Amino acid sequence: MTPNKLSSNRLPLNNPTSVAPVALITGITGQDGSYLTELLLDKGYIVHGIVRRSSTTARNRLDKLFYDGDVHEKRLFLHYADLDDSTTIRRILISSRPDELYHLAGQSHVGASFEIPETTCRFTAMGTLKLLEIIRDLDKQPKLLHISSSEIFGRPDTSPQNESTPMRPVTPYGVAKTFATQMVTLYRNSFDLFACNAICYNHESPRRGESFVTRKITRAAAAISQGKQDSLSLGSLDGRRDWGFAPDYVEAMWRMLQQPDADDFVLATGKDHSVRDFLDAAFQTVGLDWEKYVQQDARYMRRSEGAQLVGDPSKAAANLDWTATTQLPELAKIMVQADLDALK
Ligand code: G4F
Repeated sequence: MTPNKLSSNRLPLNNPTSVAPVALITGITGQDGSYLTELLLDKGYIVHGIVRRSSTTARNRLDKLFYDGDVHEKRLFLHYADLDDSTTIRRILISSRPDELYHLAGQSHVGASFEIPETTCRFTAMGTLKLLEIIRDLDKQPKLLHISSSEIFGRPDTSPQNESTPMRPVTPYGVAKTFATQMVTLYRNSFDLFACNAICYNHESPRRGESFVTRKITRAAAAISQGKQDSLSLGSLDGRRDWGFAPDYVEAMWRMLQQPDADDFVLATGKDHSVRDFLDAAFQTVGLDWEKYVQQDARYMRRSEGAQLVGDPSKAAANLDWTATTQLPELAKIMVQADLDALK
C-alpha cells in the first residue's frame, strides 16, 4: 500500500446519476472501526480510514477487506497518521473530501489512563479538538460523529443516565472524554458544525481488545475449558456495566449522521450487570464454575472508577428507531464461542 495515496475518491454507484457517499474513519482498525467499515461498504460508501503509524501495524480486524482485491484501494483506502499530526490529518481530509467523519480513535482503556494520563489527554481530548479545528476551516465540512463514553458521567446521582445527566468524570479517561464531548457540542453551537456525540456505554464483541474485562473472561473460559489455561486474574468483580453488542452500536452511529439535525444520543442497552454476572454467563457456556478458577489481583484494581453506569436509550429509540438487540447472556455466549473457534 502506498501511504496517503488518495485515488478514485468518488465512484459512480449503480445509479448513474448518483455517486457513492464518502466516509472517513479515525480508529478504523479498532473493534468499532472494523464493524463500521463493513457496514458502510455494504451501504455503498467509499471508506477512508486513518491508521496510527507504528512499527507493528495492528490491522488484523481489517485483514479480510485489506486482502480483498475488489475492496482495498478500490472502495477502501487506508492512510497513516497520528491524531496529533494536524498537518497530515488536514491533508487527508482535504484530499478525501468525506461527507461523513466518524471519529473513533483515542486511548480507550480506562484503567491504563491512570498510568498514561498525558497520552490519554493528548489523543482523546486534544486529538478531538484538533480535528474540530481542521473541520472548521474546510470548504466542505463533513458531518462529524464523535464516540463519547459513559465514563463522562463518573458517579452520577441518577440512574439510568440520559443526554442531560451532568458530566462528573472520575478517571483520566473520563476527564479527557468530557473535554472532547463538550468541545463537540461547543463547535456545533458556536460554529454551526454538524457534530454529534454518541455517548456509548460498553459494547463488546469477539473483536474486543483482549485487555477489556469481557474479552479477558471469554478467552479464559474458552482456554480453561480446553485445558490451555489454569486460572484467570481479575480486579474488582463488583463493577457494574451496561454491556451491549458492538455491531448494534455502529449502526446507531450511522443513523445519527442521517438525521436532519446534529444531536447527542446515549447508546446503551438500559440494563446493567456485574462482572460476576458476566463470569456466570461466560463460564456457563463451557459448563464450568468460574469460582474455581478466578482470583483477584491488585494489579487490576482501579484507583477510582465510575459507578451505577447504566444508560437510558429512549431518545435513540424514539429518534433513531434503534435498540440494542443483543445483551447478556447471549453476548457472552457469542464471544466464548468465537474464542473456542479461534482455539481450534
Ligand atoms: O472492560 P473494562 O476495562 O471497561 P470500562 O472501564 O468500563 O471501559 C470501556 O467502556 C467504556 C464505556 O463504553 C469506554 F468508554 C471505554 O473506552 C472502554 O471501552 O472494565 C469493565 C469493568 C470495570 O469495573 C473494571 O474495574 O471490569 C472491571 N474489571 C475487573 N477486572 C476489569 C478487570 N477490567 C479490566 N479491563 N481488566 C480486569 O482484569
